Amino acid sequence: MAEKTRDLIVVTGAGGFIGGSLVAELRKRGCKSIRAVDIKPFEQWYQRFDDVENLSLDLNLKENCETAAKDMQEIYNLAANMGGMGFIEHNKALCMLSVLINTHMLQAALKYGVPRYFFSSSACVYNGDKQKTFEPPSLKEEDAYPALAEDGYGWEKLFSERMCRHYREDYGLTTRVARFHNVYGPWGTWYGGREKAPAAICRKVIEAKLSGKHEISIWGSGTQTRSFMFIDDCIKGMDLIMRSNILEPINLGSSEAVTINQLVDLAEEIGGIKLKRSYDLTAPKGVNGRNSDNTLIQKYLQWEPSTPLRIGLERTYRWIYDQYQARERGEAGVVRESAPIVS
Ligand code: NAD
Ligand code: GDC
Repeated sequence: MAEKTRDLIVVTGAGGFIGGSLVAELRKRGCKSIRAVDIKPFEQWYQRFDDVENLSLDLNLKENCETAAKDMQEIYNLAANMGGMGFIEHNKALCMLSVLINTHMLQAALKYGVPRYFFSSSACVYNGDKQKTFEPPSLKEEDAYPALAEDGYGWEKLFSERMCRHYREDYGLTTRVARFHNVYGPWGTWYGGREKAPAAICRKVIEAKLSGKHEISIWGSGTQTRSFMFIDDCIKGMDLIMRSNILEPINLGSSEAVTINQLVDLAEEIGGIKLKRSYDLTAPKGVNGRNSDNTLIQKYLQWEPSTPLRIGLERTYRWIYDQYQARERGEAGVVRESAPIVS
């Protein structure tokens, strides 16, 4: 993160994966006034720290967004109803309802004169016709138009990106928008139906290893391609983009594309096991191929997410392994409370 210490920062979605990781990083950097907000009851937050202001609020409601935004200097809006393909394919209305969160947060930011606003968009805004090939298409920012976003979730993100732009152009609110490409790492959702491929595959390999049933079920043909961004790169990229003069929505993703079969290869290698694969062609698959074109972020920031998948996946696998075993022992597992600051 940039060296300057900032104060009065709101993180929405702080009970989730990326929001919780951002709060952890801001604390580590000495930020004194962090307001962490999430709809979940506190005991379900993935990471929670007693030395920040924690609020359990439904940000679909305008008055709660005002409570969240009041007297603050920066808002990172990471709250959304989201998940991997298994979730977004079956919950389109719920995903689109996240439009209330961003709209009300923008209104609240304006009302209380919050100078800076970050919105977490997604690679799901890109035109589906450009992602039909398994040979991974590197998506440039302009490929969001003409618009044919991922049904439900992607359209909400595209609309909310535009709301950010209009609030900037019409009302002078400084808004920054990053299009995250599939983020993974410790503290991410790894079971329950919202997990994305990296965590799901690690969990399935661990399950197979511990149960002795050496089989794995993979959604789709396994030839789908994706790039996966490690959480540390995501946190650093958000900070750089928030502090930059980049006006248009920009890719924040790794450009190391792999097939899902290669992702399974890596998880097996880390787990030291080989599994018999079966392919569920009826499961949610999403687009055939997707990669992040990082020309623009390189041009603006001379930086791009670069943690090799092998390295990030190993850290994720080991973390899920520990969580898995804690859960098997009947321990709460996933929640981290008031962890000491490690610098
Ligand atoms: P997450 O599900 O772990 O966290 C999102 C959090 O938002 C959850 O804790 C949830 O309880 C909270 N939330 C949902 N509705 C709310 C409401 N009405 N009021 C308050 N809080 C609410 O997901 P994440 O991976 O941390 O994603 C963070 C942001 O990044 C989201 O906007 C997501 O769409 C975006 N994004 C994530 C990825 C990824 O791969 N993780 C990719 C693209 C975009
Ligand atoms: O869920 P996801 O990571 O989302 O799936 C990637 C690919 O992995 C899909 O083709 C899916 O079918 C395949 N896959 C194989 N096995 C499994 O066990 C599994 N579980 C899961 N989940 N997938 C499996 C995501 C969105 C996010 C976010 C990012 C942005 O789409 O779901 O909400 O916005 O994109 O990049 P993915 O990459 O399709």
